[in-house]
Amino acid sequence: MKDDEVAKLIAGEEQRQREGLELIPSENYVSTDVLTALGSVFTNKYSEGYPGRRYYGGQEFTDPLEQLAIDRAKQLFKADHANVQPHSGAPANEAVYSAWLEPGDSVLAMDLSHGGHLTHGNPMTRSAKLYNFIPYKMKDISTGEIDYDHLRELALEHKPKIILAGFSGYPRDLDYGKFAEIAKEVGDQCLLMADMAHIAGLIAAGVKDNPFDYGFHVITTTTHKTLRGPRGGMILSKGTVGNPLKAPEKTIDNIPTLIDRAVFPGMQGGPHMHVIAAKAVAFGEALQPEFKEYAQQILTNASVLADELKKQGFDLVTGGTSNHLILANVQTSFGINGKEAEEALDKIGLTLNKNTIPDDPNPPFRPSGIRLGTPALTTRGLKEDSMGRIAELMKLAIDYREDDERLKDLRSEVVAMLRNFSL
Ligand code: DSN
Repeated sequence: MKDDEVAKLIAGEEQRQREGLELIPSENYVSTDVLTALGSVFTNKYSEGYPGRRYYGGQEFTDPLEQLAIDRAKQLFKADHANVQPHSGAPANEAVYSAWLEPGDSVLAMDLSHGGHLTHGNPMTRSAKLYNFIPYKMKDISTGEIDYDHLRELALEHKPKIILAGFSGYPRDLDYGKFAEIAKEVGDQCLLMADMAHIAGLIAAGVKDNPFDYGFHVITTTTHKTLRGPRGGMILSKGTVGNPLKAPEKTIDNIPTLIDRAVFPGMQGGPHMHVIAAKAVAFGEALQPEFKEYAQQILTNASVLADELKKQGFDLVTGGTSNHLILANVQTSFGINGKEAEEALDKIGLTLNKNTIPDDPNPPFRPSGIRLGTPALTTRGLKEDSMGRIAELMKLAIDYREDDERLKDLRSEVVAMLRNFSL
């Protein structure tokens, strides 16, 4: 690369990733094939429209490429339709809202501090200004059980047009059957939407339930978390796939076409064809039998790490994990906030993020918790026998957060440990 300044930063990031243990549950390491597709000449191409219906010439390779990504995504998730153009998870969610809702319509979604996502109704977002989001919560944060009785009461009172199941900070499984029962009581205009960004890879591998098996109509996801693809989004749906050039009647059965029209031209212009190329590669990888083993190992690692953290005195929200992510209340465990813990762990090369805990009394920049997970370290090849030492290292970094010498020794240990798990 001729640009030394950028080359230096890339080299720095490569070293940071190599010498640090990635514990952010929404990050992962992609394959060299995914990187090759991302850096391909498809980045030069404009392809507004959909395969066979484009607004620019020269689509003889983009059309089969996008179709390949669509076909693989449908196969992975048992969907009738896949729109692989959303640039990320937030626009994917926005596109579904705009496909189905009118301004002022109600949506039932998980409260942000109980594990939901900003795009599920945080007042700062554009969609929360347009639509009426009503939050539901856990009944008991010591087990993580959702308050389905209250959810039902809210649903019958507000008659939401969408019931949204999904999360970015919830360590337990959702009962999709209960969501489906409640939506049925609301009526046939209630769309069941799942935001599966965090666990898409686990669903694709068959180690977690697929919301479509419970009657959900739409699944949104990012492609870069457990699915181990490029940064991007995707919308999967059930229903009749029509011509996106013609406005269909607004019925749940027409949701695939309504979504296509909401993504383009509703929200986005030219799709990022290099990213779609990389999505196709990642979906192809996720269809291989090894991917199931990978997904199963993510779960095993997370469950063992949760147990080991408890032994070290970490107070875990919901008492543990059933998926890839763990939420710990470091305020009640060690009397420090999540920012202090994040900074101490960063110093020894363990990267995770501060996170609010349910109904957190602390503000988001100094929340009570930290959030971590096992997708990236599992890609790196770490197995359950390494989880005990990782939990000990986390506790030591917190204990010795003021002692630079001790932190330096711990940092060296992390670098040495990771030499056995090359990237
Ligand atoms: N920022 C993502 C996460 O870390 O979970 C969600 O959008």
